[in-house]
Amino acid sequence: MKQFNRYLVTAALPYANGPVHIGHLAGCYLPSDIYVRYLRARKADVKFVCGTDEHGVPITIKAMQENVTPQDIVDKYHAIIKDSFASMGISFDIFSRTSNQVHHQTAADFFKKMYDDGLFEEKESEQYFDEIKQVFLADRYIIGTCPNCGNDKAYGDQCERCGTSLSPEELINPRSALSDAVPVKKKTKHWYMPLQNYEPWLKQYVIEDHKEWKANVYGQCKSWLDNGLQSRAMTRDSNWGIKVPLPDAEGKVLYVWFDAPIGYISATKELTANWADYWCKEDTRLVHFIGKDNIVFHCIIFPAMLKAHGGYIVPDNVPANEFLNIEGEKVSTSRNWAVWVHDYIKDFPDQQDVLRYVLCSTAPETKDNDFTWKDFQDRNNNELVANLGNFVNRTMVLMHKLCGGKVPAMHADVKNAADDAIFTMLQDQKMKIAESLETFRFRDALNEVMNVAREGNRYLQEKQPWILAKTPELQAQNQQLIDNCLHVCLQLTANLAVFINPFLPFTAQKICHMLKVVDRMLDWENAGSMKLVSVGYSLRAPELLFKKIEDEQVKEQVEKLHAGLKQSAAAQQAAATPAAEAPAAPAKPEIQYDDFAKLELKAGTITHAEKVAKADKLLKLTIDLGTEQRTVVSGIALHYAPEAIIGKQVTLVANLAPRKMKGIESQGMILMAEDKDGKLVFVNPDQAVAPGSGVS
Ligand code: B3M
Ligand code: ZN
Repeated sequence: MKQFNRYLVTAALPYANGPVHIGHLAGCYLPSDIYVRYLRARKADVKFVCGTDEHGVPITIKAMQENVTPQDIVDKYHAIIKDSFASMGISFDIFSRTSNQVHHQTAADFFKKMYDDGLFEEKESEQYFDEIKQVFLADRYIIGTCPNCGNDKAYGDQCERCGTSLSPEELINPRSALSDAVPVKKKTKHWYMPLQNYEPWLKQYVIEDHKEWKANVYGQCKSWLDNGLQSRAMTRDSNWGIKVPLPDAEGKVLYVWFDAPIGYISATKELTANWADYWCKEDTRLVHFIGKDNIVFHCIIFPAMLKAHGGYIVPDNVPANEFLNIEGEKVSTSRNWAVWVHDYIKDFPDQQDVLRYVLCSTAPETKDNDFTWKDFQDRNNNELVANLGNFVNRTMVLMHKLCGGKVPAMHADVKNAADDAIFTMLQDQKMKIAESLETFRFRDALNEVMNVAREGNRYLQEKQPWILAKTPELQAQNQQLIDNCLHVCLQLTANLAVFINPFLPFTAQKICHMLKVVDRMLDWENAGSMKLVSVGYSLRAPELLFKKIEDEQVKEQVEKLHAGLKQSAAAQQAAATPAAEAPAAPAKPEIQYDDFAKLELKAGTITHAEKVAKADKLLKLTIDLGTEQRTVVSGIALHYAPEAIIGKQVTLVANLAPRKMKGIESQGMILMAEDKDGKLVFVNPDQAVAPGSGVS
């Protein structure tokens, strides 16, 4: 194992085009914060950087929707996002922005150095252009009718009604979202990074040297690398972004995914004069916390950029989480199906730790997971209130009642095995928690912390000091036993503060306040000690750490979620802006048998599958129909690895007119169903049938 002497931890830079929701928190901000708080408690040299991503199409689209300038958008949302994180206790050392001067300079210099070293290919290509607005159009800016479902507000990269991934060529009746003009093709020059040149190095770096990465991350990277990399344009035609620092590059900016990760470097520069220690020294551990949709950029493209530029270290780990759904449905910011952090804070002031607890204990660490308000209530009431809160409260109340509000002594002559067992348990838990945290298994770590509280409750229940003190006479007789029990419980309470601190920092502070100890007690080295509170020390009155969440509150939140959805659908219908997401597909009109009979459906078997170049979502399939082989291009690449579906039986619409997608003629369409997590699954006969069998 490599020895690291300092850490640089980053959390993905959120686009400044909207507020953050709890899915963002669960995905990367909470886990990164827990990790950093733990490292700080271990006295590690660590910097935690983040900021808003203020360039790229998402920002300009939002500006268009709200009819304001991109600058207005980023100013507004930077402030909101920053505030949301701060109120949830996400403890960045800096929360910067990519519109800062330092960043513009850093990113431009980075590009220039690569350019001077001859690392870009200059290529001309034809791209859509709006002659009225005199600008090139990103695919998202072209709207038209979806060839698949007839939605007349499909985007040039995707139809959001039926989910088909599209290219602008496929749209019927394409128009510019900016001016409604019919886009024309025009030549444009861009600078490409030949990623294929870094393939051997990337294979060594990821596939050989980082087998310890989380399975979801490693698997995605391996599949990208196995499928082969291509040159990728690192510049765009736009007037919003970082200007390409070359002569004759008028109207060209850096591609947002080129500039954004450099934002981590710029933010570190802004934070400390010693920034180079964190970026250039091999004994620094660079860790990127992200969501799963950012994996390729952080594990392949950015490392290739760092390597190409030279002089920088590369990420040692990229613990990406999967997605958090809400009440069984995918989060959708445009449909307003989300729990917004700023709303949560308003509705549950001073209950940040409840959300932190729930999001950590249900974090989508290995697969997509679901957040429900009922589960939120249950976890609060049954775990935080009934376990952790209950133990600390009982300890404090009993200590005030039976030990005069002071930390009682430990009397060696009446000490027994149960008292010693608590000490051993703390040592064991300390190791388990540390190990889980160091390997990014935050759910497990938190569960082990809660086990400490469970042990505390069990111990207290076994000792029953309230029985020992049932009458004044009994109490006088048993005072030493009572003292020992509460002495142990108080040390345990202090230990709980140390353990819970990375996860629930507000709660840790409350415990410190009650115990009248300073922050220093929360240092990790103190975990496992039975000497954290001193004998004879008088403590504050107990205050409840958590309060019950009532059914009424849960009901309100669920209603609010649904109301938000309705409101946004209504607003979108009213505005009908081109960039607004289409509402869910309405039920289709009734058809006659003759309409159905026109379809020729056949069962076939997939005999070959491969990725389609330059199309993240497409697979090229060969389907065996017994008497013939069909080539079918299908938008399932994000759901299935090519090798995983060989031999699968599918249902094919066999008489669909052929259609070219990415230059490949697709001869039919396979039927897929979408499950509640948005995953596509095959619609096939429930027992294997001979290829070519008719389906009716
Ligand atoms: N802004 C994408 C996102 O918010 C992008 C991350 C940049 S990290 C360098 O999901
Ligand atoms: Zn469609």
